[in-house]
Amino acid sequence: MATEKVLAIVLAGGEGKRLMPLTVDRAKPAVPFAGHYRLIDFSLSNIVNSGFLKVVVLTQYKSHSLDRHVTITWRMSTLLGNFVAPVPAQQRMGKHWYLGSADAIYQSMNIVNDEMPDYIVITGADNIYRMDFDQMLRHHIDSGLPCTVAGIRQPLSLANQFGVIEAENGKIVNFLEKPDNAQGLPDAPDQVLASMGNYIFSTKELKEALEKDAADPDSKHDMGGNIVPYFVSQGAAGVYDFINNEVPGSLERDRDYWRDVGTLDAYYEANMDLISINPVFNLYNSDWPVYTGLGGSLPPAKFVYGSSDRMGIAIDSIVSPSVIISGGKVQRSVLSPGVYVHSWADVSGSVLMHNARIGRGAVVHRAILDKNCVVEPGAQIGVDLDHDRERGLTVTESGIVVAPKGMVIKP
Ligand code: ADQ
Repeated sequence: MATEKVLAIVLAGGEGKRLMPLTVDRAKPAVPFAGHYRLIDFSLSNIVNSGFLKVVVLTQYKSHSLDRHVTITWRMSTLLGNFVAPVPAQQRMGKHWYLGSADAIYQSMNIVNDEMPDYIVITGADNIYRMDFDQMLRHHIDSGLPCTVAGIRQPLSLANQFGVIEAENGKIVNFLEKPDNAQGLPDAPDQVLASMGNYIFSTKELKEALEKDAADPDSKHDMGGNIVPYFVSQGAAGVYDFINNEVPGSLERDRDYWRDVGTLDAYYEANMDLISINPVFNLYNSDWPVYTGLGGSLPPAKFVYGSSDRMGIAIDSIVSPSVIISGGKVQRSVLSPGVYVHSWADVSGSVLMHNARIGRGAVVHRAILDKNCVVEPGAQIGVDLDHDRERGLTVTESGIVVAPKGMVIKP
């Protein structure tokens, strides 16, 4: 456990356009994931499990459900001065919302000044992984550099979604934010070293950099686009290779699991990763738990013979509390609390969020249904993609159909 004073800042104000329609009226970090979690639970669990218990979550865009989730679920005893506090954009530095992720931190400088941490850990809120930030902090301190960026190898083909790191002996010599023409690594030409969007800074140097950035009219005030490149230009940024991070209880196969779930297809695939027979991301690692705010108030999941003598079953699936599968069949799917699957319904390869209702004889195939969706008896979704498109549903590149909150799918 760290003895240094550390403040963790979770950037949770991004708009999440590429996750539409799941982000129509909620911030991306509040999107449900893996049944009863929300995306932000993964970053916050990592931070808290790392022993860092002073955490602020910077929110702005459609933040109501995110604020509620953080406030209720992550409420912590303040006895020891610990907190996980959502901080909405406050217009402290002028009449504008956060101009970018760096501006979000700059505008929250009052919290840094109050806490006076030695180090600031900054993470995004929309990645699925396990990581011990204390190991990264040790590396940061040993390096003697004021800025450390966590890096992981990713396919070259995805380079334009990431900050791409070029390092020599642990020092970053070049950092390109979402480049179109990245070069592969010398020892792996089809891979790049990507920034995970996780940073550790020494406080004084970060404050100075943010002040300079705020005064720069040409800056986009973005952590990856401006602040990290600034430290790199000063020869003051190091890389922390995620491959060296070892979390208690992790297995060989899930050790280097990290997913950016910025697109609907990536979000879907990360859900499917959880239900493979040997999950590459192991939710059941109790040495490094992922916390969420379910509470003990929900009734258990229930599987019943349906009204027409049909077994209610789920296989290769994650089934949350208070789900009822009554005479329907569920395969390779992730079900959030309150989902109800009726007799003769057939659900496969799908993600069903809270309280989705699947009517008698309905078919749901390779679909994501947001909260409170109703698939009426006999209706189908994900079977005829042209028809799904015609009725206004989103169909992703890989053919996943997405229904927004509360949609009623008719036969
Ligand atoms: P992106 O994820 O594309 O790339 P961004 O959209 O800035 O970058 O989101 C990063 C985090 O900051 C997210 O959690 C988001 O919610 C939050 N955020 C964005 N704008 C914000 C604002 N104005 N106020 C508060 N929070 C905000 C980043 C890095 C890349 C890196 C990838 C890894 O810029 O270098 O490779 O993350 O996923």
